[in-house]
Amino acid sequence: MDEFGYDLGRLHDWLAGSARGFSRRDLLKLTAAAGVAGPAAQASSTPPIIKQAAGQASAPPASPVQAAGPIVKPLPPELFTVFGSNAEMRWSAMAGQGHLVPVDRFFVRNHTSTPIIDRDTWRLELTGAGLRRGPVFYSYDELRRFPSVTMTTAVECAGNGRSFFTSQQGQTVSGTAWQLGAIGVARWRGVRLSTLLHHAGLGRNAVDLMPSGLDPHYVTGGVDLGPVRRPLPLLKALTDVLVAYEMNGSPLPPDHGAPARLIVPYWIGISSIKWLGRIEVADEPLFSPWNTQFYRLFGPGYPVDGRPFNRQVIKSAFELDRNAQLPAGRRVRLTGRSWSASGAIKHVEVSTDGGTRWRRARPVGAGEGAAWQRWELDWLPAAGAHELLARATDVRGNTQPDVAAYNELGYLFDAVVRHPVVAA
Ligand SMILES: Nc1nc2c(c(=O)[nH]1)N[C@H]1C(S)=C(S)[C@@H](COP(=O)(O)O)O[C@H]1N2
Ligand SMILES: [Mo]
Repeated sequence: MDEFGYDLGRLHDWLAGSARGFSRRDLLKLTAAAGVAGPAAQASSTPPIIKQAAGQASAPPASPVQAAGPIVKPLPPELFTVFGSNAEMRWSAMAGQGHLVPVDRFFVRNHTSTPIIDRDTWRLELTGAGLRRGPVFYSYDELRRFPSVTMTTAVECAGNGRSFFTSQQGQTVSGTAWQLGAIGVARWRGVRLSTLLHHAGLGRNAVDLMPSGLDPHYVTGGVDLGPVRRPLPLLKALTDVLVAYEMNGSPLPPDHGAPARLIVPYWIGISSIKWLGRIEVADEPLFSPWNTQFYRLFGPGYPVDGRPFNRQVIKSAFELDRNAQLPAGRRVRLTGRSWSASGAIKHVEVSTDGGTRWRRARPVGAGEGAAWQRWELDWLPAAGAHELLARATDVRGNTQPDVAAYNELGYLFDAVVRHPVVAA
């Protein structure tokens, strides 16, 4: 079955109320308790009855310690814009960098806060009716003894670019007001999830996986939604998913999921569960708030219960701050990056006059793996204010539209972003 067939099938399961983990009834209770109609609404102080996936209640083998703040690494203002427990990369921080985003500027998206996990006592638990035996526990050393693979791929938040729904399209959306810095590309090393699943005794009856994190439970509006977790279809799990323990050649840093996280190429960032503690392998469809209440497309033109989605879209960014100052009357080299979750970037067009005239940007280096394509273009700016635009097209013919399709939670912004600069 393909991805679309999967999403459609699960939507039917969900509507039929046959879901385990987090049912439509749970969601309705939750929104009713909050005294609001929409599924996107923030929850109330009345705890809803949420039936957890099997074994959810069993304590994780390691007990994480909390650091002082929600994010452990330094967040200097020249590299990051901070939104509470989240920090986005400033695109000017990528100028002059190579293909990868160094850890010191890689964006962080935490629902709560980074846990400090002792990797010597940490265990990854695989359990559930979709395994022939179990539960099976893997230590950090055992994980490292499996054959390893390395892949260069992006992690990008589903809401990357969200603020442009408002600033560029005049629409109201809820969620973190990211510009375009909620993406990073790194070299991840780890064990294929398929290797682990087969080792643990994957049953022929397995259907869905539920990976969950060891970070504190996500509590919103006084309602405890449990550990951050999101169902992963077996098909994807067996295709290209990694249980990663290294990032850019070093052990995974605490903020990015140490000691191990999932890396799910091309899919929205929430799929790539950090601080992985447990993977339930179920013989039936699974749901969690992260594929029902959040990370669905809600709004006009979408089903009342929202449209499920997993795959990222196509975007471009200049390696410049918004309203950057450039020297007037001198040749400048504009640089940027474009990426698509549906295939390599074929070409990028750039406009320096607000979208009237377009020129092809020169590719820089090869687009590598499931990542982005760097590009550059020389420009002689006259004194004054200018608007830069970049529009990418991938090998499948997907191109960035002028307007992104609206959805209430502001996901999948793919439109061309207007980037103001001033030459003086
Ligand atoms: N356990 C856990 N995993 C998580 C999250 C989280 O809050 N807890 N955030 C998710 C989201 S929404 C994104 S976009 C990515 C961000 O990964 P990063 O912080 O390494 O950039 O992690 C995902 N994995
Ligand atoms: Mo995200």
